[in-house]
Amino acid sequence: MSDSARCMWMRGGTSKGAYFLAEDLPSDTTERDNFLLNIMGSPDPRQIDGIGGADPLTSKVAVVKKSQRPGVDVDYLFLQVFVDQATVTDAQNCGNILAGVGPFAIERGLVDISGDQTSVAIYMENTGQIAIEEVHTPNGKVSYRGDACIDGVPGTSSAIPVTFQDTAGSSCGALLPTGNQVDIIDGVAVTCIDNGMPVVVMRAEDLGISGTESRELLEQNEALKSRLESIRLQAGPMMNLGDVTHKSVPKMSMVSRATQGGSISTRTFIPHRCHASIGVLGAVSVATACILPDSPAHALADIPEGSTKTMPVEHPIGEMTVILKMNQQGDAESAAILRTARKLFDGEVFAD
Ligand code: NQM
Repeated sequence: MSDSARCMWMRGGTSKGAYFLAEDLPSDTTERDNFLLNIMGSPDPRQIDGIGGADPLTSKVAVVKKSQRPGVDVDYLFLQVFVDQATVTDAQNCGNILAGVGPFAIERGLVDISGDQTSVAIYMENTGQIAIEEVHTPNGKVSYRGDACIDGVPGTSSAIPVTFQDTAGSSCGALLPTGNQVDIIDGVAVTCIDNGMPVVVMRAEDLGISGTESRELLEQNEALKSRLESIRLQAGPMMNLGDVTHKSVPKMSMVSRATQGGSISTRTFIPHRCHASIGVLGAVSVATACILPDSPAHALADIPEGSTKTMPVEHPIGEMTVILKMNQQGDAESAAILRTARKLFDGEVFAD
């Protein structure tokens, strides 16, 4: 195993992770994954012997390299390092860790600064799609300071607007991989959807909760967790994801009416821990489900008129606003969200 690697530790949106240049990691996948498990301290629920934060949201990795694709600056591979299993998976993307990829690419010299704002086009290798980020770069360097605020992160930072295009069917091959807006699994009406992240969307009340519970309370609800896992294991093959026993997708989002003036309220399992807020692409998929007339989410959602729909998706600690642009057929064509990121540490990380 490699002894050490150059690594930047960053907050990306409401997650935290280790950012590497691809050239700084072993090229052999098994060797790379063993190295990542070792430095994160997995498998161990406390990740005490590593830099992971004992939570799936803080046990994440971005691998970045200069892109050979026309019109694209960098390629980004997301890896989820499981906390209590010896598993590293590329089976999902992550829009929160993505927020740090633009600044990281500039800091490592992969992208030239082009003024006070630098646009970075990022190819997301996990799903084969492109995201565009605007990074604040005054005085010839990345500035993380600013007045943008996102729920789930104290204080303010510089805004990083992120736009996604053509995210439908990112991992499942189709926006609605089962071919239906609604399916019934274990007697529960679900929308199996993938607009950037595979998500099973259900009504909270159908799972016996109100949808206003805290993350902590939901994580103690063993009966709820086993119902969700049963639905998830059946939804996986229906969504073209195969056996999902050891995968971190699909995510399980229970929706209810918004209580803070947003479009919809969510409680999301990712898939075994409850998300402290909601994932970026997870929120895009939920917002997209709300627009489908037969989805169980539709009747609960407050959907704005017009072809540009600004939809605050509420979650346990606030909301994430998704801006969906619709085409003439009434399908979501692009999505935009606002994130922030912060460089926390740059140096060398050691394996034992
Ligand atoms: O859905 C957590 C996160 C995520 C994923 C997860 C994410 C996304 O909040 O784009 O950001 O759902 O595993 O980092």
